[in-house]
Amino acid sequence: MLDLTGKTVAVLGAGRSGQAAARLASHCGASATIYDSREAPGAVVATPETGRDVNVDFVVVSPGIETLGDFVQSFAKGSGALWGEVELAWRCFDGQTIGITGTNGKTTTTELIRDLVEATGKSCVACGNYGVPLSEVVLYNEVPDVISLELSSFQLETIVDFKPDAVVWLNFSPDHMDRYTSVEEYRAAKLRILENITNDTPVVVRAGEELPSKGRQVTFSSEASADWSLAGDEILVGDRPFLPMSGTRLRGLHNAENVMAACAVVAGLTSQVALETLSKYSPPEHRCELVSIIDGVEYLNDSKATNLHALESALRSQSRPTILIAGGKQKGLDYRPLVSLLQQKAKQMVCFGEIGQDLDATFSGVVPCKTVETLEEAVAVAAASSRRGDTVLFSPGTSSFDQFNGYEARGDAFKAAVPRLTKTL
Ligand code: UMA
Repeated sequence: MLDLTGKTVAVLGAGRSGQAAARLASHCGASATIYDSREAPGAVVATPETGRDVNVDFVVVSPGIETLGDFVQSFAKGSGALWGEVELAWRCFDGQTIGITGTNGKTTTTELIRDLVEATGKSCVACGNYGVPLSEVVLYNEVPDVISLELSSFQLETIVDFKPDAVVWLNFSPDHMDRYTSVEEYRAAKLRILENITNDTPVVVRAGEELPSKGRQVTFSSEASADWSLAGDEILVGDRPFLPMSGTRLRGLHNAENVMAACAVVAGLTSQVALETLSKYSPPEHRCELVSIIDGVEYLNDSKATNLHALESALRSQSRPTILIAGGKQKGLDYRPLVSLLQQKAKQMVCFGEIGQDLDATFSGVVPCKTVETLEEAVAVAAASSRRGDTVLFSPGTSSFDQFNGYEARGDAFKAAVPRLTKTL
């Protein structure tokens, strides 16, 4: 454990990261004070003016606070080192670190890696941006052998010596443009995950991502040729079958990539152990979640898709003829960019809710559309039009608040509607 005896630490942010970082810094012998710009339990309310008067050995910053903003910079000036919560906690961890970053799929992949590592006989905890700060994990009575550490660009902004033992770079697309001034700046923050690695650090990366040539790169892709690839339902390593995706509850090309990345980064994994483990894995609820297979028709709940981008991503990853159920609250979004993807992927669309008529008007020239009032009716219509081998994808593409209290309630309603089909058909 890091020795901070006699040191002073200012922890910025009294959220989950900050609270855990303060406990950890105290555990390491430091005198730690939490500062927050709002009233929060155990924290001193602070402004940049307060910060200018604080000179400490270490400033530890929570990921949600802008590193270059006045608040952080006022504390940093005149103080010693500036660390992110991850940097502090990692310095207190002696085990193996698998760092996962990317724009989409991080959470699922972080969980898959945890389960696969455990199946190889080592203890592993999923943490980081995943929701459990690493500072909490290093204070566990039983510290795990391995951490499956989901890393956001925010967390990577404030690393110093952090050096993962293996890296997964899933994919990259623009995000968080409210924090960064350009896409390049966002990418540069994420690329810091490679900053301290050595030539023999495994880096599992989606083919075509064009990372700086650092570490020992292993590629994966569901589309292009790569070390790990997909042929129909089968994941291949080179040209050797590794496991069938149908043996898992994960659906969609993006999930095939998450599986490839997770299997590629876990050392000593056989295909038998991987299949056994992944067949038991249930993906996070409401994200392309396989609800059931009825008469050869798969029903996927993607209620979490509350915007166009998420709907596009779910639709793009379908490899079977797809009946899309979409609709919900009117958010004033322009859905026309979806036209060509719908043409390629969807055999039918069922629209419902406040924007049902608008979607119908936009897409009925592109793909057969039916419009109904409620989600339950939409499921029944989709089921009646489906054939063995089809997928009914519920990816609403907008928020739920016209008919539900949130995407969870809406996803639950979809799941409740699906089993009833066996009785109504
Ligand atoms: N605060 C200030 N000054 C500011 C801004 C915020 O004092 O200028 C204070 C707030 O009043 C609040 C505290 O900072 O009390 C919140 O800190 P935080 O935003 O870092 O939140 P935590 O609860 O510590 O959660 C953080 C991550 N949050 C963010 O990155 C925004 C969580 O990721 C992460 O799970 C958690 O640490 C544990 O590691 C969430 C997230 O939304 C899930 N991440 C983004 C994403 O996935 O898109 C990156």
